[in-house]
Amino acid sequence: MSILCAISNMLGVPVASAFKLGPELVVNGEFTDDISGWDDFYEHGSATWENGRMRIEPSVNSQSLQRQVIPVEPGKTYFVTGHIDARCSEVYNNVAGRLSINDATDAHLLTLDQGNKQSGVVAGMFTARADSVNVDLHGAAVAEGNVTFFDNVSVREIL
Ligand SMILES: [Ca+2]
Repeated sequence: MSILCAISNMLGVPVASAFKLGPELVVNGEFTDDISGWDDFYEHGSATWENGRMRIEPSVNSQSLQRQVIPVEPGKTYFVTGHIDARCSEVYNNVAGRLSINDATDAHLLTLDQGNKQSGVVAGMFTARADSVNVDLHGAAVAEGNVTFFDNVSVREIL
């Protein structure tokens, strides 16, 4: 079953002739063996590999952001999905776990949040305005041991 079919079933609305997706644009969004391909943007805390996922443990009272820049085409629309498992004591700056897409000027194109102590898939779409975007994975912490896990981070053009 395609992702779009799954979403269609979940929402209870038909997606007429489910649209097709282009190739995967995220490098190592499945974290099979490591977290290579991602850069620690703020260096607030740590990001490590754990059992096929990225584990983000921010410093207390801060947010950690792991970033990958991917090529896109202005005017084209992209489908974004990922799995977020947010295990914070409470949200920090309204963030528990977040997958966001931003362009080079840091304008927000898409923000997908997972609620605090919630685990599951997030999905959405954005239309590119430049030839690259930042794929940003955020974790937040208000106490020691507040962690957020990411897996299956994906960005694909909607054809
Ligand atoms: Ca994985």
